[in-house]
Amino acid sequence: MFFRLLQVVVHGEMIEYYDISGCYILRPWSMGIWEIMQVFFDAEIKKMKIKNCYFPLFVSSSVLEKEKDHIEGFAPEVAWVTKSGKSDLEIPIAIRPTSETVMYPYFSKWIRGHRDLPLKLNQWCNVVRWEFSNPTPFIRSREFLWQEGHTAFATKEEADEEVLQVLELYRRIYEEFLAIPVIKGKKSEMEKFAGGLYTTSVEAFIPNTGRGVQGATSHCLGQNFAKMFEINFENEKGEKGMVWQNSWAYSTRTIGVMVMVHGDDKGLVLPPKVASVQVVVVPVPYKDADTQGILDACTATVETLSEAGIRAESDLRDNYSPGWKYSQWEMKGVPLRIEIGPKDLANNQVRCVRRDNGSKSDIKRDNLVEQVKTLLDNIQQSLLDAAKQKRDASVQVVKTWDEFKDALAQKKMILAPWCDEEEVEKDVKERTRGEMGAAKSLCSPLEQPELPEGTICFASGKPAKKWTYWGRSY
Ligand code: 87F
Repeated sequence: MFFRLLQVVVHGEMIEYYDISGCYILRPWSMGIWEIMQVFFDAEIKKMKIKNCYFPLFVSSSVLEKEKDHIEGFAPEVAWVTKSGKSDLEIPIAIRPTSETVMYPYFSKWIRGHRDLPLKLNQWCNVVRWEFSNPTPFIRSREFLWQEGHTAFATKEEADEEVLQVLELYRRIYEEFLAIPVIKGKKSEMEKFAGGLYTTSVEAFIPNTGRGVQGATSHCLGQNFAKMFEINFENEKGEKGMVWQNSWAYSTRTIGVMVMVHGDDKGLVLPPKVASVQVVVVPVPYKDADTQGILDACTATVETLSEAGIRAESDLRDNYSPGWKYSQWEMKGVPLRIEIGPKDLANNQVRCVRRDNGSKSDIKRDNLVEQVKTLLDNIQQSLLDAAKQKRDASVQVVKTWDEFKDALAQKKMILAPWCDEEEVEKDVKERTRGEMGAAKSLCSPLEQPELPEGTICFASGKPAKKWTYWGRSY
């Protein structure tokens, strides 16, 4: 599967390998997808009165290590600059793995009274985490792009509300743009961000590998960082209080999940909403047919579609055969291919071929725009439906440890009643250790199925408190 992901992203021209392991070049084909999601998300957070900013890439060691507990588990992944030219720096400087410690000293400076709240910032940037386990394009790279939101409120209620608002935006990115079904949920104590109060996430599932993947996270940090960085404010009554904070992010990992969920034997399959080219128009000249007429029809078709806001391009290269072009655009995942040959020209029609299911239809050039729009909408919806069907077929409800073991062996995403105890999750990890990697909790869905009185935990036999998804994960 990974083998396929690796091949597909390179041949599909999304990624080029680089001479530093775990670092990848994002070519226009993948950067275009990132930019489309960025336009959506950026507009949505601006509606929420969140403002963009940019903090430095570098962190001093004293600030980074200010919160020992939070950094402890992550320390091995922090990359350091130790030299400039040939001389050692007096004090090494870290490269941000995330920006809590970069930003919060300034939150402390900027927040004085309740009128300074809420403070709601976001930045689009790169971060570096020097991972050692097998790097994978998009899914686990040493440098990646993300947005990180960091907000501070006077009350916990406001923070709680925002956590879920942002989580809903993440759900929309996955479902409406990437056509990937996700589950909104809360992380266990073991899997949450240790520096925070609680963590919510959207979780996707890759049926082919039987692995869950955390799609994006929205944390309520509580007052932990406020304590550490002295982010205090005075309320209307002149009383001192500490702010309540959130942080949230989604990254270029989204693209990797999309590749794995929709990709097939022919390569990438891009959902129309994120494809930088939604329609590719290929001329199919034939012997002494009117070649120029066909080329002109292609150009005119692209023009008509572009004017209607559809992202269309023609492929008029004369050094490749139509068949060669078809497979190249299939490899790149363009949602819809339009072919124009002599017969189409004569009938004032074009031939449409869907990337997702290969189905063909001839449409009249008179209502080209309307029909192409309908086709693209259908493709978008079909991709989500198909992914949802596969995902749902991979979900297994279990009640006992034996059922759990069986379902895990069958690469399922497992929904089980759980006692919600950290020791029990540790035990599950321990008992499922192996070359495939241990199972862990993915999330407890916000929408909980009914839990009948007397239901017991699948792993401990104690009374169950909630339904939780379990599985192997990326
Ligand atoms: C790696 C090295 C150092 C993750 C790290 O999820 C620190 C960290 O704090 C680290 N890897 N984390 C947790 C990041 C938490 C949080 N940050 C803002 C998010 C969303 C965006």
